[in-house]
Amino acid sequence: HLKEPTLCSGSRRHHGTLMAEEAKKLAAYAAVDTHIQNNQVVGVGSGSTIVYAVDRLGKTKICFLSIVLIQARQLILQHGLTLSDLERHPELDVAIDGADEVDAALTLIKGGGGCLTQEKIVAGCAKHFIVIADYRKDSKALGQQWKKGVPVEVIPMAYVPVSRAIARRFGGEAVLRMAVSKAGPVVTDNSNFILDWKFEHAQKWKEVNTAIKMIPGVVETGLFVGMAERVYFGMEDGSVKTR
Ligand code: ABF
Repeated sequence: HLKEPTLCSGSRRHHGTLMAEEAKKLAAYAAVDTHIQNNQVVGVGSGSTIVYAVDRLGKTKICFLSIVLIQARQLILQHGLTLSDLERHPELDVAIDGADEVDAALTLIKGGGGCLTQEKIVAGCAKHFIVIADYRKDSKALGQQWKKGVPVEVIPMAYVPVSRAIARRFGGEAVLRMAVSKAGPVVTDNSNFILDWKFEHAQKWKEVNTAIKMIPGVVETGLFVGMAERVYFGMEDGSVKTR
């Protein structure tokens, strides 16, 4: 799942606007430089932004242990970092990851790229969970920026009843995510399906997250409520904004 972006030089601008890739890099470098020390045990997620964080870690940190998701394995090894897992290191000093949208209360939508459950487990094991993103993810309220809904990972046999239960209880619709080829549903890193819940209006995210998780067949939601400690946004003007 790890997307490999081209690493951009710090000077490339598009009509005076920092391109999203450069903004991701700015956020990632700032977060790594601020929050991660040598010899720490660090969890990393997946996506295109985290690639820059691992790049920075590989260049600046020594004797580094990293807890990784399966998707990040290759990336970690490429950068000469040490692989570990939650059996060896169930407690992480820091977890760092991207997001699809971040609201004013640091509630996140994640899982747009297909990974959410393992990422939530990793984040939940960390003393500090730091999020990195470009300016397009910065939002006042969920749904303003990310239009594809809240991903919900489900056991395959349950996707229809879960979809109906979500729509009935919370409105909107929960749509089975299909592979780009349309050949079949997207299958997650845990061999499950994903429903994208296109909600109609703002919700009490903590309560909704808990309620959705109680529906039989739901594995996890892409709502990360009360987990992120700090978010770094790379901005269009080349600055880094934190929240
Ligand atoms: C993963 O990568 C997912 O949870 C999230 O959907 C996505 C963010 O990807 P990117 O950094 O490419 O925008 O963390």
